[in-house]
Parts: sequence; structure tokens; C-alpha cells
Amino acid sequence: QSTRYHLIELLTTTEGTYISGQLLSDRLHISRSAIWKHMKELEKDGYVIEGIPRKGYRIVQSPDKVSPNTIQWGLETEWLGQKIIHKTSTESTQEIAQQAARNNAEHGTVVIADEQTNGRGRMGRAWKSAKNKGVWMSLILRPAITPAAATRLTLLTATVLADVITKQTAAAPAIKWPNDLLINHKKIAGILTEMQAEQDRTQYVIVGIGVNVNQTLYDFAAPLKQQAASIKSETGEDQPIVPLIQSLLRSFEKTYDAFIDIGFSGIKTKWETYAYRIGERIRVQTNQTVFEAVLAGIADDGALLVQTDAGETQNVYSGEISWLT
Ligand code: BTX
Repeated sequence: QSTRYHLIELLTTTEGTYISGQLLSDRLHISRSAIWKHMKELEKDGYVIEGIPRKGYRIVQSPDKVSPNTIQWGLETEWLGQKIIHKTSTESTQEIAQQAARNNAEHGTVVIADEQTNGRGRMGRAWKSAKNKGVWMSLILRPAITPAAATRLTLLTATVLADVITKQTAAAPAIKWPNDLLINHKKIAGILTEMQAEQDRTQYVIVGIGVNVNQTLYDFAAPLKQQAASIKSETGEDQPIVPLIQSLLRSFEKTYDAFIDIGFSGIKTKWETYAYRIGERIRVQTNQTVFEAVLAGIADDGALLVQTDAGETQNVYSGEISWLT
């Protein structure tokens, strides 16, 4: 890791108190004037650092600017986000992640952008990704699980998003199967899971996460206005993005590890507690049919469970659902 990374690490572990220039210079094996130059560089990046003679330095304020550095300090993960690819602007982080994965990027690599000019949703749909207003990121995973099991990662990710947003903000999100997060019935986040697999072996999975954080309703163009929202538009509060990303990564790592070690059942239960309008009548549209049923929950394998009018429980693996009232 770079000197600068260690410097920030030292400054943040002594948070609140001062750390002397001498101690920093001893620990980092660089001169005190080199330390001073690094401090000036940090200030250019948006840090506010207080330096007091004979006392030392402390960070007063960290910037809310997304970069590998800002995300990595204070990031409490073991493997997720240890490698970060950051773009100020890109067509789609999914594309960058696909390329990186083909070039053997390691498990846990995170691709993140300030802005996407051609963000993707499912089935060729577009995902609007305004500059610095949301979290636009893709996680590269190499799970030793079957492609069928890998589809559960979408549901897992939805519970992670719901948990983190509930904890960090005043909003109460709900999960709409299979991949939308809603606040006040409006879409604030989406998940796009893509994978490379052959028969029973998953090579890699790319989990794309888009969260609307600081847009105002004004920021959404006409057709989206009715159905889209952001954490800010629904809570009235600006949400700092870097800590949100850090919490998402930490919570994702914990949940993912538990999924690999002990399976899906904990996630299934949690998913159902967040489920949007569970128990209500829906229209299910699959590739083959359209029918009405009651939304019952999700199955152990991640399928949507519906109760048909004939009283049978049916598993739905892919498709779209909508509510009748
Ligand atoms: P989806 O197909 O479920 O949703 C796409 C639909 O949602 C669009 O057709 C539009 O109606 C609506 N929509 C578009 N942009 C927004 C927005 N910002 N907020 C709310 N609604 C919107 C959802 O697909 C999956 C989205 C994944 C996005 C991430 S961002 C990082 C990664 N890179 C990338 O290109 N995609 C993923």
C-alpha cells in the first residue's frame, strides 16, 4: 500500500486526538517535511487537516469524494473492495467489470463510477446514473456455487441494500421481487446480476448495484418522475455517499460469507420481512403465461412463491409481477 494510504490510516486510527509529526515520520520512514507535503496533497483532495505545533496533526473532515482512497480508509472488510477500480465517468460499470473479470480480476474487486453515460438495467433497459448523485457500482465475485444458486445473489443483494438503508437513513425501504428497492412505492435502487458460467460451473458473477442517493425529484426526467425517487427525495436529508458505500460493502461481505457458509435460509427470512405488499394479489407474467395469484414469499431456492386460485403454491423463476390494485 502507498505511503499516503498508511498516512490516512494512522490519522484515522488516532481519530479525535493528535498524532505528532515525529511519530508519523518514524512509522512511515519518511522525513517530517515529506509528511508536510503529503498533508498538503490530502488537503487538495478535500481533507481538512488541523496541524498544531508541538501537538501534531488530526483529520477534522474527510471529503465525500469517491475514490479508492476515500473508500478504503475506514473500510471494515476482509476481501470486498480490497481492490477498487474507480472511474469519474464511464458507460457502464458492468462493462468495466466484465472486462476486468475476463482479465482475471480477483474475487471482491469493486468497480465504481461517479457517473454512467449508458447505465444498464435488465433486458436491455437503461439505468439513469447522474453524476455524484448515487452509488453506481459493480462487484466481481467468484463463488464456488452452481449458476442456479448464483441467481440468489440478487435477492441477497436486495436484503443488504434494505438493511443498510434502514440503518443509515430515515427511510423504510421495501423489496419488490426480484430486484427493485422501493421507498414510498417509488424505485430508489436496482440490481443487475450478470454471470459467466458453463454447465454447472460459475466462472464469475457481476452484481451491479444502482442506488439513487441525492437526486431531487427535479433531477429525474418526465417519464421517470412518477416512479423514481432517491433517499434524499424521500427523507429530505442529504446522504454522504462514501460512508454509504462502505456500509454496503461491509454488509454485503458479511451476508455473502454467511450465504456461502450456511446457506440461503437467513436471507429468505429477511427478504420476506422487507417484501413489498406480500400477501396481496398480483399478476404474474412469465415467458410462457400470464396469470393472477397471491404473493406468498420466496422459496429456499430463491424462486418467487405464489398461491394460485386453485390453492396451489407455485414457484416462479423469472418474469415480471404487478399488483392488481
Ligand atoms: P430494471 O430493468 O429493473 O430497471 C430499469 C427501469 O427502471 C428503466 O426502464 C426505467 O423505467 C427505470 N429507471 C431507470 N433509471 C432509473 C433510476 N435511476 N431510478 C429509478 N428508476 C430508474 C434495474 O433494472 C437494475 C439497475 C442496475 C444499475 C446498476 S448501476 C451499476 C451497474 N452498472 C450498470 O450499467 N448497471 C448496474
